[in-house]
Amino acid sequence: QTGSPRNFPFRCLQISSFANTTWTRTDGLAWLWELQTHAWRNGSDSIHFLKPWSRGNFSPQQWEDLQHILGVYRSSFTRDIQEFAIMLSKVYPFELQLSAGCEAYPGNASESFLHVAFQGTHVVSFQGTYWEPAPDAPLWLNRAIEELNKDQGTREMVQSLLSDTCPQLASGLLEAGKSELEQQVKPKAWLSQGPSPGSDRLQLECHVSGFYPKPVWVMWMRGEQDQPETQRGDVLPNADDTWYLRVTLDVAAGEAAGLSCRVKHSSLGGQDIVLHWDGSRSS
Ligand code: EL7
Repeated sequence: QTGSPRNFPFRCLQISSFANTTWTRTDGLAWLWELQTHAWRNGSDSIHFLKPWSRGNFSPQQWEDLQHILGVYRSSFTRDIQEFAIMLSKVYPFELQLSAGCEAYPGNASESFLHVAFQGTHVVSFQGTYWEPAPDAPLWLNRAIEELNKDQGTREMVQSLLSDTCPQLASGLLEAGKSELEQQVKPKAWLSQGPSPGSDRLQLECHVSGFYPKPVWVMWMRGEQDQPETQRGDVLPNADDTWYLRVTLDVAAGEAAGLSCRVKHSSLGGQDIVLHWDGSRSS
């Protein structure tokens, strides 16, 4: 670990599903780096704190005010989108996703963003003081953006949420949650045999679980030699804010002996985990 200052982005995500002209739902979640801090469920008036430090340095009154703003916003947003859908002849069902947040940099600098995706594709961003189409956004969006930009009150609120509220919340969360964000949790690793990929072939599985933070290096080795045929799965979340990874190697049954799985992770301080394949288990 270097002692240099690290940046931890704070991200708020909104997922809105519009099933038909009458059924919609909107959920929100907030993340500081790899940790989910808040949940804002459809139909709930309050923002749920998922960590003991989720309040950051906001006062109860500041949370009340923010919840109120978001409550008004959620119903206005739903109504706006339903009106746009009529005006622009959009076909149901469709999904809108918002990603908004900020990241504080050394000094007092911070950078904020707000992007909107329609059916999974980025279409609109808030830039400075205006809504703007994404590069290559479909032309029909221009009418919606023109309408959105007429609402100076909303533009001022979005601007102040992005440039003041967000960095204040993020820096308070960072201070309160720093020890949990910067913790190091060691992986456990174990080997197993996967489904046979063919006659006289074995699939060796190396499971690595329970580690934090996310970056990890896992390879099948023969002695000091990396096995380039190693197949790495996706790093998947466990329910307790740690991660899981499975790494496999297909080999001829006779060549499994002498193979080992090596795990490097920041929590291990250079003491890699090395597990040797036990040739006697090969069936
Ligand atoms: O003059 C926060 C934005 C966004 C807050 O048009 C507040 N258009 C938990 C995690 C939470 C995660 C949530 C992240 C969300 C971050 C904006 C301002 C507001 O509510 N404005 C609405 C009400 O405006 C009226 O009242 C205001 C005072 O309350 C002012 O006086 C204002 C007055 O007009 C206003 O109705 C807004 C609501 C929607 C704004 C918005 O988000 C983006 C929409 C993108 C459109 C995509 C285009 C499109 C259309 C159709 C189909 C596909 C795509 C911690």
